[in-house]
Amino acid sequence: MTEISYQPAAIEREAQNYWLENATFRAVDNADREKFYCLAMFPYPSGKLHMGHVRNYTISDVIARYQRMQGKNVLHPMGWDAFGLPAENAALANNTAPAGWTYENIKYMKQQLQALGFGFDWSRELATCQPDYYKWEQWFFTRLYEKGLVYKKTSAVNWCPNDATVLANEQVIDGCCWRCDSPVQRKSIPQWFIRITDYAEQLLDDLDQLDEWPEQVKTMQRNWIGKSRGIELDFGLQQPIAGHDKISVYTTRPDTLMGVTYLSLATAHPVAAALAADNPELAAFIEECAGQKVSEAELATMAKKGCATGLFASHPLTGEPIPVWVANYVLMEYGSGAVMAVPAHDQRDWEFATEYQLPIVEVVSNSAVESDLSRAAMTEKGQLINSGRYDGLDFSGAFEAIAADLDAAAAGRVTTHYRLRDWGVSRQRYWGAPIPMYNLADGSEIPVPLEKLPVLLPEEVVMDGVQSPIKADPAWRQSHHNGQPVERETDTFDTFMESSWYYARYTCADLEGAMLDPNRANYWLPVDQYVGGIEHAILHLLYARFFHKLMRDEGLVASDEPFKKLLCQGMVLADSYYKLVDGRRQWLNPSDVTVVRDDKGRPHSAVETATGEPAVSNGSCKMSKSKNNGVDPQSAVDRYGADTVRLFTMFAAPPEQTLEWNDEGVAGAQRFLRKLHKLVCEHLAASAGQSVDAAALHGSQLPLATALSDLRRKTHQTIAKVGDDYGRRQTFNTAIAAVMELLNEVARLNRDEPQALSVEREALEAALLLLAPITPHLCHHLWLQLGHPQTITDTLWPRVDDSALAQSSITLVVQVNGKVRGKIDAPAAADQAQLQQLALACPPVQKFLDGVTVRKVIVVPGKLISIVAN
Ligand code: ANZ
Repeated sequence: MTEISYQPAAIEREAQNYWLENATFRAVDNADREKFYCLAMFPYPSGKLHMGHVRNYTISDVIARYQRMQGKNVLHPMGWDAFGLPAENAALANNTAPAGWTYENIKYMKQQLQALGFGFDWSRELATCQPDYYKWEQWFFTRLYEKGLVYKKTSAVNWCPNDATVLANEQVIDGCCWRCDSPVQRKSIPQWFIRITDYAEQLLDDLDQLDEWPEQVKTMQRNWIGKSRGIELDFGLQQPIAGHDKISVYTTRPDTLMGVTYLSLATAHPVAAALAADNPELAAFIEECAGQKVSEAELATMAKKGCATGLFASHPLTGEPIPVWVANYVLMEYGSGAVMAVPAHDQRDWEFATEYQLPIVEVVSNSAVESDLSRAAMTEKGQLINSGRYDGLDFSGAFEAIAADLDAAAAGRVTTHYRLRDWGVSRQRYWGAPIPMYNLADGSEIPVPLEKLPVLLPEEVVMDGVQSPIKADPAWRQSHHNGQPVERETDTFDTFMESSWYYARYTCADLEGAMLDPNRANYWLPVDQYVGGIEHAILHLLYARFFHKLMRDEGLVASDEPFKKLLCQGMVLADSYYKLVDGRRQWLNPSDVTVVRDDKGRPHSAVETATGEPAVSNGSCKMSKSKNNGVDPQSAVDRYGADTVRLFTMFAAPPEQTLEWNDEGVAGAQRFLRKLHKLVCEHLAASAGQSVDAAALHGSQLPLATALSDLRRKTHQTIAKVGDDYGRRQTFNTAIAAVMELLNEVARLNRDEPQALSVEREALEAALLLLAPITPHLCHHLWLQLGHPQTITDTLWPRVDDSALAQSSITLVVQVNGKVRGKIDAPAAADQAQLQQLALACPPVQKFLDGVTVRKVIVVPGKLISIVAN
């Protein structure tokens, strides 16, 4: 019956079939049981899994399985973030339709996930491109519309004039269209927005509830929301224009008000537009800026350009004339689209003023900062100078004084601003959920009523590579509503919409008549543990938090926040190599490279295996297509087995840190599993026909040989440590190291002592239980081999036996007249009289007691015995 060697393929097939046939991971809603909802960010079905997925899902699987062994009712679902641009590109390249390509990929990747043994509840699987999913997203959008949380506004997109089509940011390459290379323009078209800004304050405040989120992620969210306190103030115009008699600006630095030397308007500011009507130079400048990018990061770094308008405004406190400019670095979407420029203390203004030789007036001084206004602005806060009666005030003193004076002059008010913008959800792409709106000829709109939902996206389409098939199809666009002709909206949702509520839909994925079933949703939500990449720290998590609050306000969920605890796993790195071909780097896959080592085994050079040509090492970096250093999970699983890949992934680094893939490490992980397999097989062979009862040891006072009670202590110390590593610390690597140590002790055991087999069995069973979340297949198999009627997935986490933790013997120091003269080993339970006796009988101590009389013996329990003699 004993097996010869570890055969992962057969063992893994056996375990996976068992889980599948018994629906082991199917989560059953049961309000009487404590639940644990463990969620990993669902993948985009790009074609095949990469190592980042493997790491993400191994971590969540380990946590889910651990919680299951704690007796919790665990939900660990999986699905597909299935809409998105790559499907359109792939469909074009392969002459297919995005739907077919996506469903094929889902099929293949699902099988890959199953081969890794992840315990997902596949009965709740969902793909966001399925009508029964996006129907509810469409319905929810119409609810938001009815509540006034959705609006239509013209807003800029990337426009290719040659193809007459909108381009996604990824389709703009160096300012040109990816397809035809024409220069891309900005064009304003009507688009849909959701008022996330109405929830800015809640989204900010509720971050304080999230005490199990990484601080770094919360900071990123705070910065993105970007709450600031400032002043909105007015500069009266010396000549009113087109009904405007003042320009309002927003500033967070009212302390610099005396340093304003000009005003800057955004090119889209209404005053700029009015002035351009009879100023051709200005009109040309505005036209020239129409093609420029508008992200804040780009505004900060690009060359500052502008155009004087000839118009003057008055300083609100001094009445001095201030020239008005139009500048390319002012955003129309922020504040009021106009800036009071303080070149001495704002770097963008400084660059602009330097370019156009405008005055730079210093009004803040900070002795702790070295600054030189001929080189750059001094942007730190400090004490006011050159500011008349405000001189000497610090930032907050000046803020309050100037705010009061502006208020008295009815020229300014203190306001709060958010950097956060409303969420533009329109995309002009085909492969997404259609936005459920009817557009009317007069520019107004009607939401598509529930009985006409979903607005189906046709799946059998021909992609011409230019227009979205639904935009190109008049029959699809035209519809009727209440007898009047209407035109369907042909834009589709941003795919962040689907990923903002999938976690809630898993709680009732089969529900037909509604978006969510509040009973089921509230049993499972919030998610107890969310696991995913740090690249989603801002947008995905913010939108999902926002959606959760929207669903709460619709009465669908009861909680304020969707994700209680968040773990962001680190990147997966691998060695990267290139060879030089005509002076250019050609990246080689590490599996095609042979590393040459020196006598000490250290790598010293590398060659491309096939050609023998030198390969240059570029060190370890993130696995990526561009560096060609991706390790294919499938080939690793085929070669070593899923348990080895999982073990390596969890052993090589704590989950938040980067993980360096290395083949020796993987081979080491497999050696460890072979050793575990071998120890259990040997134990089984030795215990054939013997009576072995590990359970009877628990709490028993049975006398054991020292080596055996040492092993029992080690077993139970390991159980305690590993539980803490899994649960509280989430350092799975140290948990694995502890089990490795335990197995080293098992390997040293002498089986001849009475009870040795039971003690060994107890240690091996503990090792299997502790490793079961990480290497579930082998543990499943060996557990059954040990004769358990129940599988390991249905077994609870082992309990620590406190009586086994007690030390069997302890070492005490013996002093004679204050000097250490010897050491004794005493039973841990020995009393004072026994300890005295042992100390006095200890041979090295006796030498010092010759010819003297013992006057007193003092015992310090657990430490020392002090003898006073003369
Ligand atoms: C004068 C000033 C002086 C400013 C100074 C900064 C430093 P935050 O803090 O990110 O909210 N600003 C206002 N509206 C703008 C717009 N539409 N486009 C570009 N910049 C704009 O940013 C507020 C600051 O950003 C404001 O404070 C304003 O410049 C600029 F030493 O006003 B400040």
